[in-house]
Amino acid sequence: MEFDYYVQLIKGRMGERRFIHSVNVSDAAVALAERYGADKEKARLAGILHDSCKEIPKDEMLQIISDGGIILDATEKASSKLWHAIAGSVYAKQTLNIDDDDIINAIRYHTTGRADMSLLEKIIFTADFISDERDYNDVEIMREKAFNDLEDAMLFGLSFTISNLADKRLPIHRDAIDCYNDILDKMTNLTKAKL
Ligand code: DGI
Ligand code: FE
Ligand code: FE
Repeated sequence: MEFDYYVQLIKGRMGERRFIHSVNVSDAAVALAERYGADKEKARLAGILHDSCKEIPKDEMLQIISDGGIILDATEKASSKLWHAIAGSVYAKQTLNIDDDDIINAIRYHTTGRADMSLLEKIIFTADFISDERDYNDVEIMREKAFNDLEDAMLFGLSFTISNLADKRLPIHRDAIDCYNDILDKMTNLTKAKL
């Protein structure tokens, strides 16, 4: 299927702001793929599709998730913000027939991250933080880190998200914590190896 087909499809599934975000994440993902030597077409596609289910009704998200045979854990049940990523991965796989597991996983884990992410997964996770329309306080720091050291950028993004959730007394998904610890562990071992 042509990329433009997916752009039009995504456009019909969300409001204008979210559509602009999707296009920007797709562009950022391509730029990161270029920087780190990942597959640009996979990055482009995963980027445009990553929030495909963000603006559908919650009961539809849950229906798609259950149709995909996925059973939500307790944190996921309690955190409806996590549903669009899981539903989006099922939608891409089952409805759009995208048969590339790396693309499907990049969509599924774009919100929480997880341990041992592939390069494509890391790129989509990070692209979501640096898309052109983002304007939170430290976005310029995040953009610089993203092109300088992908893992360092992820750690920065994760610590921002995790602190924010904790401040609001919201549940933190174990995949987000695993992702944080995994990257920290790999960075620390790398530093040790250099000594
Ligand atoms: O879909 P976007 O808005 O582009 O961004 P996203 O998919 O990263 O979703 C961000 C939302 O998800 C934000 O409100 C925080 C929430 N979130 C991210 N990680 C976790 C989380 N919510 C819970 N409860 N637990 C998490 O680990
Ligand atoms: Fe999202
Ligand atoms: Fe997003």
